[in-house]
Amino acid sequence: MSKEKGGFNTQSVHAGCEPDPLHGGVSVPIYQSSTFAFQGVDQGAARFRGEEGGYIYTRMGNPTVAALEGAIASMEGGHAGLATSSGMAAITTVLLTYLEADAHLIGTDSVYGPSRVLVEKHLRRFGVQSDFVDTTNIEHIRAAVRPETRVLYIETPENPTIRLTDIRRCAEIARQHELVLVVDNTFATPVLQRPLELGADIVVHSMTKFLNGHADVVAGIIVTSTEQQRKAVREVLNHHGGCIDPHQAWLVHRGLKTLGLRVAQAQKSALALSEILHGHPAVEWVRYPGASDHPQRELAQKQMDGPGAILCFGVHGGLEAGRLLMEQVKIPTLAVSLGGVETLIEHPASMTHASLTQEARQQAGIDDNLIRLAVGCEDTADLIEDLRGALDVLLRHETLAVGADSD
Ligand code: LCS
Repeated sequence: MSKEKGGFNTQSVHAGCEPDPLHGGVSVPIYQSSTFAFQGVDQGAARFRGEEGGYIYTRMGNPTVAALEGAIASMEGGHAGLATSSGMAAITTVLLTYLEADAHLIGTDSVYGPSRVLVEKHLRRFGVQSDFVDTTNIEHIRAAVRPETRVLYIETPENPTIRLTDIRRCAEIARQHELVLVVDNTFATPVLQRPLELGADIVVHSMTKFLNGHADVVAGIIVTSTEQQRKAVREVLNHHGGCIDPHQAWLVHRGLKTLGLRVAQAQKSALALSEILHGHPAVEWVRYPGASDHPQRELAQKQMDGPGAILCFGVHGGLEAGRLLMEQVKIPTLAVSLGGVETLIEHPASMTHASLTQEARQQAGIDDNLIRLAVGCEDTADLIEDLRGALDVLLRHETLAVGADSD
C-alpha cells in the first residue's frame, strides 16, 4: 500500500509531503524565495528553454507551491494543479486561456456573483460573449450552444442556491461540441465530488474555503486533466501573474491535511441543522441536498459522496425576520465566505451576490429572503441549540407575527 494511493485521509495527510531531503523535516519547508540560483549560464538557459527541470522564479513555480499543487491534483484525480492567489485568479486564468474575442461561454446562472460579473462585465469589454442559464436543466445548455461556444462553466452545488448540475451530462454536451468543461468544485471539495472522474476537463477552487479551512488565507487552484491543458494554463498564469505566495501555499497545505475530517464533522451538523429547520414553524423553506425533499436528491447521490456542509433557507416574515435571525444566532458569525472551521451566516442578496442586478438574482433563484448557512466544525449539539433558540425568538417576536403566517 503506497501512501499516495490510499484512502482520502491517507492521501490528504501524505500527498506531496516527502520528508525534506536536506534535514528530514516532516513538514514541507517554506521556500520563501522569489528566485532560484543557477549553477551556470548554460543551466539558466536550459531551464528557460524547458530542457531542464528545476526552479527559476516563484511566479513560474516554487517547491512549496508544487507540493500543494501535487496534493490537490492527486485528490481530484487530475493531471496537474496550478495554485493561484485567489479563487477569482484561478477562474480568470482559466477563462483567459480558453476565451478570445467573439468566443462564447455558457455558465450556470447562480454562480458566485463575481465569477459572473468577471465574464459579463470585464471579459465582455474584450469581445467575449456569454449566456448564463439554469444549468440544472440540461436542455437550457443545449439550447444555448452556438458555433462560437468554447467554454461550459458550471458551479455545482451552486452558490448560494445549493442547486445541482449534472456533471456527466454536461461532459457529454462538451464532448459533442468540443467545449472545455470547467467545474467550480469549491462547495463540494474532492472529498465529496471529483468532477474530472465524471468527464470534466478542468476543476477550479477557491482554496480560501474548505481546502484551507481556517478563514486565514485567500487562494485558489486550477486542476487540469491533461499535460496540454497544464501547459496552456501555466503559460497564461505565468504571464497574467496571479500566482500564490509560498507561505500562503504552505498554510493551505497544512489545512488540507484535515480536509476529510473537517468536511465530515461539518456535514454531520449540516444534516442535523437541516432537520431542525425543516421541523420549525418559523421556517418557510430549506434547501439542502441531504434533505428528503431536495428536488435533486437523486442527482446528489449519483455524483456526490455526501450533501456537503452548506444549506440555505428562508424564514416567514421575509427579510426583516431573516435579519433578526442572523443577528440573534450566537455561534455562527455574520460574515461572508464559507468552508472554515467556524460556522458563518450571511445574506447573499445584499452581500456575496449584491454585484448582480436584481433581475439576474431573481432569474437565478436568489430570493431576497435567502439566508446562507455555511456550517463549521463546532459541536453539533451546540449549533442545534443556538439555531433553535434563534428561531424560537422569531416566533415570539410580536411585530413580525411569524407564527401567524406559518401553519
Ligand atoms: N468560487 C466560489 C464557488 C466561491 O464561493 C468563491 C468565493 C470564489 C469562487 C472566489 O474565490 P476567492 O477569490 O474569494 O478565493 N465565495 C465567497 C463567498 O461566498 N463569500 O465570500 C467569498
